[in-house]
Amino acid sequence: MTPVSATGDYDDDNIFAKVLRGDIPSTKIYEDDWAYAFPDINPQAPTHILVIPKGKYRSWADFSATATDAEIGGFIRAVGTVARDAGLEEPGYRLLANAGEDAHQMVPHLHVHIFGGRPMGPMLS
Ligand code: D5M
Repeated sequence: MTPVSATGDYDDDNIFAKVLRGDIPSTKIYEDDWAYAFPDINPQAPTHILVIPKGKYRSWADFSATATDAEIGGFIRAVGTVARDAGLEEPGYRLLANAGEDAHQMVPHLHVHIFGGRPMGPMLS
């Protein structure tokens, strides 16, 4: 796979669209009207969870520009709830949302990574 653009039309066949439809199996960690959370298939930390919006957004770019306030609020609240429910608030966790090719976004459906369970070290490599 190669990194994808943060902008452009939404691809209904992307992996996370298939996860939302149940076409690809995933283990549900959390779900509400706005968001769905499941474990990352390639964990980079003892806890590595992906949270995705239910709406069709490629990345933070179109989500921040075109999602409704209710979608944005619901999604952000869901991310916090997932981290809290996972017991990560102390000693802490990291959130990451890759947007576009330079950020190495691989799946063209907005996703926030939640990393926890170990010290993360300084930001960015
Ligand atoms: O991260 C994309 C992430 O998506 C990467 O950490 C692997 C993960 N991934 C890919 N397919 C699956 C499935 N089917 N289940 C769970 N996790 C998956 P990015 O920020 O786009 O580089």
